[in-house]
Amino acid sequence: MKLLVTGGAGFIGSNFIHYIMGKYSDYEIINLDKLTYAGNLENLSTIESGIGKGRYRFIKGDIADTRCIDGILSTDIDAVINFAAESHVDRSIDNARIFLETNVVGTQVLLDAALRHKVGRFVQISTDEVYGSLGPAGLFTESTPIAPNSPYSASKAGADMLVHAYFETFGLPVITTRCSNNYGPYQFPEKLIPLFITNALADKPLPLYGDGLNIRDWIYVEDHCSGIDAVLHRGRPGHVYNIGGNCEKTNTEITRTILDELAKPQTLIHYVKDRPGHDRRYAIDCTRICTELGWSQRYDFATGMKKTIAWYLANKPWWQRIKNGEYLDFYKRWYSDRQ
Ligand code: NAD
Ligand code: TDX
Repeated sequence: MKLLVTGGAGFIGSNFIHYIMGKYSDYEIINLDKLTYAGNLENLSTIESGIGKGRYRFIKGDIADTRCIDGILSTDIDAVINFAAESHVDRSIDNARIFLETNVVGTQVLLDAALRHKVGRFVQISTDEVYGSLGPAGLFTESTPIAPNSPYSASKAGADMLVHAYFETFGLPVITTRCSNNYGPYQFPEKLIPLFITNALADKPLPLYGDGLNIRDWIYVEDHCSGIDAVLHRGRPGHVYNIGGNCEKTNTEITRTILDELAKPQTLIHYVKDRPGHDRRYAIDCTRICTELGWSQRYDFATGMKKTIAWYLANKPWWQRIKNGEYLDFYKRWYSDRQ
């Protein structure tokens, strides 16, 4: 099988490439990535010269660039898996424009090209955030109405609707996954878990938004990858599959786990002004992917967190370079407004 993976130099995309290359020795992957601040080819350094030699290729490009996409899809691609996105909610609050350009227009360009080249499968990597926010009870199912609250989730919801429209209107064999919060190796240290691990290691404050009691449903990234693998091979075109970790935690619980694992004091917790429009609770019902496709998660939270913390401890140069680079400008501006 020959796959086009977009956004493969980011967190989940690079984990997915490692996963697929390790599992299927005859699969070929083209990784198309624009290399924004979040894209990092270091995540794939062992692929190009190792397990992926001769069957992995990186192309720098934009999913919104029709000529570039047409060129790639004319090489007999069996399936497209679209990870490419602007992915950070806080950045979408700071400036929403690029979120629409990549997440909505980029997806539309990919869909049109997939149609022209008769691609056999188009997997759209979406998010549970398109469902909006839950109260204290209940779970998101695939039939929960879409009700996004941030510019990021609105752009992902827009893409989801386009993907559905291409199935209904043109019969393009699309499938959408909606996963909960991922954590694991190679996650950019602007997201909660890697930001707090790396700040704690440097004895810097951990900026907890609001009362710290917002809830997310956490999943180890490799489990998300195995879910996408199941959907890619066995999912029903035109359908949505929720993927979740059955692991609801408040942000305070996550923070305490990190501090305890690293033997750092609770005094590093620093309560800051809340994120505007901050969704209170996400929780996923993933019965469909479990019963229909036989998927189940492999890592519980304690195991996943230990592996994640061990990875950040073993890969300090990876995140120290990022934290000392251009990302610092956004970090300083965003957090100086939240004191
Ligand atoms: P990320 O920000 O780490 O990676 C995104 C990648 O996309 C980067 O490599 C970036 O360079 C690339 N990219 C951005 N714009 C592009 C463009 N126009 N053309 C080509 N490449 C471009 O994000 P992530 O956390 O790995 O998320 C991947 C996907 O999974 C996203 O679609 C996101 O919405 C979705 N998702 C993420 C989570 C999570 O917890 N991180 C949960 C559910 C769904
Ligand atoms: O400094 C922080 N302090 C804090 O309290 C940061 C960065 C986050 N938070 C809170 C906000 C959220 O309640 O932690 C929670 C998780 O925040 P993020 O890591 O920014 O993730 P979230 O906003 O939940 O979105 C993530 O999961 C769904 C990904 O970034 C999205 O790409 C994905 O779709």
